[in-house]
Amino acid sequence: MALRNIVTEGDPILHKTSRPIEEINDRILKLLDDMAETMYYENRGIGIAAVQVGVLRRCFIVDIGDEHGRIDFINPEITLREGEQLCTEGCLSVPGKQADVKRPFKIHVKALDRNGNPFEMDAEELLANCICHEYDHLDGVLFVDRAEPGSVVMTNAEE
Ligand code: GNR
Ligand code: NI
Repeated sequence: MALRNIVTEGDPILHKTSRPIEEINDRILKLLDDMAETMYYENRGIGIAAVQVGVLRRCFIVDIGDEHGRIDFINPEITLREGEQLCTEGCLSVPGKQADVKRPFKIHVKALDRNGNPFEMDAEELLANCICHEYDHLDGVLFVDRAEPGSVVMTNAEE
């Protein structure tokens, strides 16, 4: 495994659409493991998408620290969105900023796992929040693009 550089706001790649993964080969598995290492290292993020390490492929990882642990999503589709929650979000690619974003309270998501097996799950609250945030990355959308007007705040000064 290896740490990868996190792409930050201002790099146009973050606004591009990621392409589906056609074959889960060793390169993709290494990508996922490197993403996980980078996520856990970089201030313990709770999710990371491939585009954040500069790879325009439709996969992400989440780990909100609950009983699921790390979950890898390949070619995910959110098939149901229910209710609403107001979430305070940050992003590894937007260091030093926080904002409020309206998200569905509950979602249903389908994806492939790292063995290529399809799985589906319901998610609520923080897990739904995190999956929606990562899913947006696959379509080139950052949380600041969806922020409630006036809610963007600077946190600590980071360079
Ligand atoms: O670490 C992260 N924290 C976070 C907090 C609230 C909502 C979403 C997130 S995801 C973010 C890591 C990240 O940038 N993933 O793309
Ligand atoms: Ni993010």
